[in-house]
Amino acid sequence: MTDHWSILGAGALGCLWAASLRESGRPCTLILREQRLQEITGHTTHLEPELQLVEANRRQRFTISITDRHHITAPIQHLIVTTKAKDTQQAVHDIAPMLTDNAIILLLQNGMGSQETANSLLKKCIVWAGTTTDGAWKEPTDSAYPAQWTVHHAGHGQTWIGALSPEQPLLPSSLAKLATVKRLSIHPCDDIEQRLWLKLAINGSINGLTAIHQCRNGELLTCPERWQQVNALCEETTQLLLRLNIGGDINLQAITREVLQRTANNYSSTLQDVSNGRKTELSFINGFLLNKARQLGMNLPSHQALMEQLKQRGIQ
Ligand code: KPL
Repeated sequence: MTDHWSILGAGALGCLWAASLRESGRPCTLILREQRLQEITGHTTHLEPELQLVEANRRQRFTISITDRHHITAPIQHLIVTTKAKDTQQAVHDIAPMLTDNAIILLLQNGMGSQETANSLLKKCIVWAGTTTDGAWKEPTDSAYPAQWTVHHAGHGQTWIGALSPEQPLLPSSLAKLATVKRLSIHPCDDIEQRLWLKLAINGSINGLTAIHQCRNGELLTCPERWQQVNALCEETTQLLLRLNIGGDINLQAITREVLQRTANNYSSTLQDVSNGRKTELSFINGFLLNKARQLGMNLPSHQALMEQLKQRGIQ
């Protein structure tokens, strides 16, 4: 039987995963916020939600089922959580009563900290976490078509998924089947925590700076002064990783340079949040690094200064 996945969080990543599942002929349901569903149902009686997936010049259209947590008709067995890190605790808390025992949950958040909190709220479930380098952005919803979402797959990346608790290492078959979703390159791994750390380390040297300089990722590389700032952040993060015995002998500067080159034309997720008036995830990125450092009695002056500068500009 085909697994029916529910996706909690209809941002760019949630829409990309929903569209990718539909493209591969799999059923899925987007779980929206109550207010969002009310706006849609209040606006039109003929409700045929549509998800458009755009890549280069190709546009595909998929019908999609939508609901909110109050209108879920059957217990959820398979859930992908794509809410922002800052919204995840509340979202998971609210959805928990609708989950079956042993439901399979995949958490896809930027940064770290939110996965651990979510895991502690989902004791009866099998919880995996993932980290992705897929690039996606969502068009603002057109008020004339409130039940239509358009997501752009801006860059194909890799997604790594792994069990959050060491006592649950076996790959559930429904997660194994996700690896056959054509558009997404999903790889199970047994070191997800290391991979989450590496992504966090990279984002910690890019995202906040792009918000300060209001620039594309590549402009951190081409401007010597900005590149120096990236290096200072990388250097401090490397010291922290060494103290935590994470990442072996990785060269964070070199990896970050490669990511900046590959995503040169992208606006980081943080700059997109700022431009759209949303709270950023930086407290789960640089904030998480600073907390870890504090626990170890270490100072990260560049990260500290970056967070203060962001605060002064009203960026949270
Ligand atoms: O993951 C990213 C993000 O924007 O959050 C990077 C790697 C910076 C790519 O844009």
